[in-house]
Amino acid sequence: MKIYFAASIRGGRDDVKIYKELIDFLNQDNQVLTEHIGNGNLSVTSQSQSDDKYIRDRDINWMKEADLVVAETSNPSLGVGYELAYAEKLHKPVIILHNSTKSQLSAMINGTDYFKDIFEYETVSEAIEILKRSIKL
Ligand code: 6IA
Repeated sequence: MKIYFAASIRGGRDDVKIYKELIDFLNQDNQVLTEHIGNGNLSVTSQSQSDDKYIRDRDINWMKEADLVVAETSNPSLGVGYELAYAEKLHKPVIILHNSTKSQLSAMINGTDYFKDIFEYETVSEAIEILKRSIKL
């Protein structure tokens, strides 16, 4: 299965190690199309608008290709919010992982009926157990 993993980039990279552990787990039996999200050296500095257009269009094409979207939402991110709305527009299955000890999930996500699989977790092991149950690897 092809998985589009979404998580904060310019929203803040404090949780990048968590993203990497989740991506490594998902990659065991699937193909994560966006594994760069777990790269601790990913440059987040401002670029030209044409570079950003390239990134945005490439990401949307990957999402079109994906069978599932997994979003880690604990670090609020405009890009992840946009991607979740786009996943809804494309009718992609979506799993949302959120740690409420870090932030409160936006009402615009929590209040969207389409997002039925919103899961609370605190440790990475809990998040992985949730993914195992939801994806039935
Ligand atoms: O607003 P944010 O930057 O936090 O948005 C993060 C989300 O948007 C992620 O889920 C990504 O899928 C997407 N996204 C944002 N920036 C990039 C990006 N820049 N590369 C890929 N996807 C991105 C990388 C910079 C480059 C020089 C390596």
